[in-house]
Amino acid sequence: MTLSRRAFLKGSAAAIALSALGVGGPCLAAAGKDGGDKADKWVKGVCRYCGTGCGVMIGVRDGKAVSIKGDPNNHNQGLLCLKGAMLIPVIYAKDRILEPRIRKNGKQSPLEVVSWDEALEFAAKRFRTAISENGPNAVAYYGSGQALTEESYLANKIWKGGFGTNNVDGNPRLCMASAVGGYTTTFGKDEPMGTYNDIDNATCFFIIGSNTSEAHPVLFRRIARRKQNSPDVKIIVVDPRRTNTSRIADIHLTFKPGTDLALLNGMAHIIFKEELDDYRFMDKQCVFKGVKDGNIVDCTLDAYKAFVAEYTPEKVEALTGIPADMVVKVARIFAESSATLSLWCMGINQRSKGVWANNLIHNLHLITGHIGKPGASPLSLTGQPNACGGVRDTGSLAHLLPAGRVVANEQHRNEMEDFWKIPRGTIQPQMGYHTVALFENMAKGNVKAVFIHCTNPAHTLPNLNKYTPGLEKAFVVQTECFNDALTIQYADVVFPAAFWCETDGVYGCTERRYALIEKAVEPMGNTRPVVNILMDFAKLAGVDPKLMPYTNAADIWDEWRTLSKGSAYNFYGMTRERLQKESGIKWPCPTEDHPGTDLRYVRGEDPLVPSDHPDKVFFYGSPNQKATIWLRPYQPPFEPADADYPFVLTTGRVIDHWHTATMTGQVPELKKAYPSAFVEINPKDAEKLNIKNGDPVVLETRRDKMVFPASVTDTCMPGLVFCPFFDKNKLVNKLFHDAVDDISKEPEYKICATKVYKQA
Ligand code: MGD
Ligand code: MGD
Ligand code: SF4
Repeated sequence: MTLSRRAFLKGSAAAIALSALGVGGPCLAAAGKDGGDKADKWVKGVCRYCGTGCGVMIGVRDGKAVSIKGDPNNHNQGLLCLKGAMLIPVIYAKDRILEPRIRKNGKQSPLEVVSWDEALEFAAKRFRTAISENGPNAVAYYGSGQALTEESYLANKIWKGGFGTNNVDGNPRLCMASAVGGYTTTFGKDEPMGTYNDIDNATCFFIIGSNTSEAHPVLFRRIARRKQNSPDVKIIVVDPRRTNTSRIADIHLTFKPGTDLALLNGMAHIIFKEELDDYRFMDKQCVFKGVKDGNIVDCTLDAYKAFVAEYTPEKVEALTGIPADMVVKVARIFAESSATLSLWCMGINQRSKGVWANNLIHNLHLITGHIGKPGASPLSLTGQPNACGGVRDTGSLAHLLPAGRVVANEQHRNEMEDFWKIPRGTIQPQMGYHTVALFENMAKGNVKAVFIHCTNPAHTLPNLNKYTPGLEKAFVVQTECFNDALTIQYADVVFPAAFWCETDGVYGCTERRYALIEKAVEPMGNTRPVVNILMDFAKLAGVDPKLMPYTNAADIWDEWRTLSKGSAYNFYGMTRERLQKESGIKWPCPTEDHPGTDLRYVRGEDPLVPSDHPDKVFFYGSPNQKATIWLRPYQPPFEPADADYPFVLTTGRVIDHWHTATMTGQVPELKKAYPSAFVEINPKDAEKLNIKNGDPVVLETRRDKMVFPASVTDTCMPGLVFCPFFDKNKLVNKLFHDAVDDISKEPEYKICATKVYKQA
């Protein structure tokens, strides 16, 4: 792959399109430009990185991957962003881990290369001992929204059905848990009703807490193209930072971080006040609920109207800093457009009231009827490439079971026990440890052994000084591909995993689209597909082999596909053969001849809505078959700025790095773009603090302090500073608190109070 970042930026047709809009950030390649002539076959797959889920074609020559291009038949229509276009060198990076390694004499001893047999037995023995001495809850699995669906489904079955513990969680807890909580509490079941096709039909975009241009670049390009083709389309961006995303906005609302709840309730108030609501839709499709004295109580439309009436534009202005007239204006645009599409991501989810914020976005769609129509939808953008398909849908979290079931429900447990052919009563009725509780209990000695797969918690957990002791104390088994991952420092066993297109499996992205990554090349060195590692390990650790009657990942897929039959997640029609032929299919897809579903919950579109149902929209996911409009009051963030710590620190992504940069850091072109972390600070604040570009700046929070070079820019409003979290030499997560949303248990990575000063 010879494409340079510079050439890519220069040649990209989309970059040109975007620059016409004044947007320089994302850069995209048209299909087939990069070395396609070198390949003698092309293998279909999905990009390894973000939840956009772009289809790729991997060019192979003499058994080696040599090139990559966008799949013209997938939703991305042949486009890729720079990270995706530079995936090939990641496979062949010098930093790849190619042999199993163990620490024979505890954490202080070095990792030594051993045979697979020795590594597997070493790991399994510690799990056997932990379980026999302390019971099944002494072991845990910590997984990833980047793992293949077959891996997550299998691990969930091994731990919950085999070991008999619900200690199964993963990084989607840090990411999408609040979106899951939002969809589930409002609609009864997880996952959105809309798809990317809505982008081409929306006449108003309400983008809140999403830096789409850097985090979902190919989708951003689609939004920008919609705006370019139809200039009347309105784009509202709600983000306290002036990101590239906000540069295509008609209205960009900057505001006090963590105050969105007030804005969203205030918009609802204006919608009722000005009679912009859709009464008939609400009357037929919705119920109203609130919480009183800790109990959920039924409410009425009138009670809801009275509740939001307290959020006058003036009150919203006082809480958020958004001018009152702008609150009125965005409410009108949202309600009066012919089709409003909301898009959100971590600015909403990573919040101590993340589920509530999700509920309030859904409320706006329900009260205006902007739902279930082309272009009108609340579409949560998922972050990781397989958080939806692999973890949310397979129920691989501590409180869930596959296909929308929950561990707390006896009937759901029994259904899974029967399907897995294990005795009734095997699956525990209590949820396991969610992420931060898991690492806390590792530190306390309650969880003795953990299997970590495809995630790097030593870098990405919040309040790291509090949670790394868990990794020091527990026996840590880790699957990894790259030596650069910090968690390896704590691992007792490292299983070298086959990477991405070295094995096959399914990814499921934001829009309920499942697509197959086909095996393009043999695994490097002594690496193995993780489904094989999991099965070999589990059998040695004492799990009944009958639970794993598979010869390959396709067998696991077939079991999972069969399990989905009859559920609200029905994708039984997606055979492996179909996924090989087609570039992704969106569920529900109950039969092999079903084309997949664009508009979920809509009669005539969604095969799970009876064709003779009296209403066009039917929310069949919840027991009462209605959507819930929630009364959720404004609550401030957990740790707002105060007199002692007067700035707000927020964290997030940059376009060229993926999370902890273990992969993007292998590509010199990407690394050069962002070699290390920095702190963005507004010029007015910089002037007051006598800080110039590049000066060493101390961020001091209640947990720790750290020095970053200053990037003086108006991206941040005064009073706000931003740090990316990709740099393992500047672990900004040490500065963060670990407050979590009380429903979703997702940490509030977006807001903490900090002091800011120039290093003496
Ligand atoms: P972030 O940078 O985390 O990205 O995608 P995004 O959520 O779009 O933060 C989004 C925005 O939230 C920021 O611009 C921030 O200013 C804003 N924000 C902060 N506080 C608030 C607030 O109080 N209210 C509102 N409304 N906004 C606020 C994340 C997504 O990206 C995820 S989850 C993953 S897992 C993927 N990771 C990833 C990556 O690591 N690198 C790249 N390049 N792309 C990625 N895509 C995915
Ligand atoms: P990654 O770098 O994606 O970060 O956090 P992590 O999941 O911890 O870790 C993936 C790991 O898997 C890497 O070590 C990589 O080398 C390894 N890997 C890559 N490919 C493979 C493979 O094929 N097999 C195996 N076995 N391993 C592989 C992400 C997490 O970070 C997320 S999702 C969110 S949304 C949070 N966001 C966030 C934030 O916004 N701000 C701050 N400050 N912290 C955050 N932490 C969270
Ligand atoms: Fe990959 Fe996301 Fe870029 Fe698409 S937008 S190429 S999925 S990183």
